[in-house]
Amino acid sequence: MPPFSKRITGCVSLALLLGCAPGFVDSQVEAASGPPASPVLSVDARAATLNVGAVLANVALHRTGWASSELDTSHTRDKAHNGNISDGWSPSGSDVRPWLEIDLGQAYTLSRIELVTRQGCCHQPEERRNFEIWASNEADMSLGHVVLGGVGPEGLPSQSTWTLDIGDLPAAYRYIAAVKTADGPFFIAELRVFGVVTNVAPNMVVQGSSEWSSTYSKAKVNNDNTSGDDGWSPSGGDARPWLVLDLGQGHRLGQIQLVTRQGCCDQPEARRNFAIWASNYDDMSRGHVVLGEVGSGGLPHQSTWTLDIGDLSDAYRYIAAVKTVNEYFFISELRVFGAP
Ligand SMILES: [Ca+2]
Ligand SMILES: [Ca+2]
Repeated sequence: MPPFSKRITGCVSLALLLGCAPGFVDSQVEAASGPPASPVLSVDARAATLNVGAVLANVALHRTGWASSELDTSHTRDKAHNGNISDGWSPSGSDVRPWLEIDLGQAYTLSRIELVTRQGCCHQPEERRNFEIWASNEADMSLGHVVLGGVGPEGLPSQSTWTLDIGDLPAAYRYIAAVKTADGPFFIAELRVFGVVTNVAPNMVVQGSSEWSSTYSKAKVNNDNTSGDDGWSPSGGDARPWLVLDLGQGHRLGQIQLVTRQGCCDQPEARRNFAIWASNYDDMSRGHVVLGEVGSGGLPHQSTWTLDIGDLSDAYRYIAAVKTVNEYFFISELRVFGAP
């Protein structure tokens, strides 16, 4: 039986109320077998990518998507990936074979899926069993998908988090679905999709308060080079140095890394009393958020400081490193892990 046959029927009947995933309304489409064509990244290549500084982030958070139905306005599809486990998505009572699909916005190499079951009242064993997680590069997964894993009739414990580690998946995928494999209710408090997020800062335009010389220019802060004394230094007379990276468009952020001076000159004042700001104004005096900061205790010599952004819902175009007192600054590399 084509895996989407029941859902296609259900979607047609609900299309006027809820809309459908593109193509789901075409009941003539037969399911294809095997994964869709997509760029292949071997396990070794993926590990190598991680080793050079990629990070894992929940790339499903606050993305768009579709569902076969929604119970009511308190249980809409977006509640399944809003970063809050105390709410969730529920299909309507008449939806016999529910599904939910998330558009990650672009294809990601996937590492792990987490599904959080209902945390509040009204637990039903039926809503946490008999489902699969699908991945595809077609929004209409009847055109092809891979099954990453699933839970059978044994079901999940009440108020639990199910973790699906993805081993040697050879491809990157843009669309993720949670699909019932038998008739019954479904509830997802949170569906987390951990994908590999890369450093988007290299070679983007940088503004700054000053630079020491062409050897220590602003462009050295995001040239993907931390060897020796490669890095940005403000001028000696710059009382309160700062830098702003322009990512070119808004990015959802997973992590920021700041690499201190790796070569000569153990200068504690160059690696303390600074903050990382984010904004959608190039002039951040018009508004910004403080993502994190390092105080007077400072960072170790020749170190890399990691700032996990975590549950950040907004996208930002401009990222700044700003001194919080009048003091010297030096940055070997500023890395911004995110996705448009
Ligand atoms: Ca939620
Ligand atoms: Ca550098």
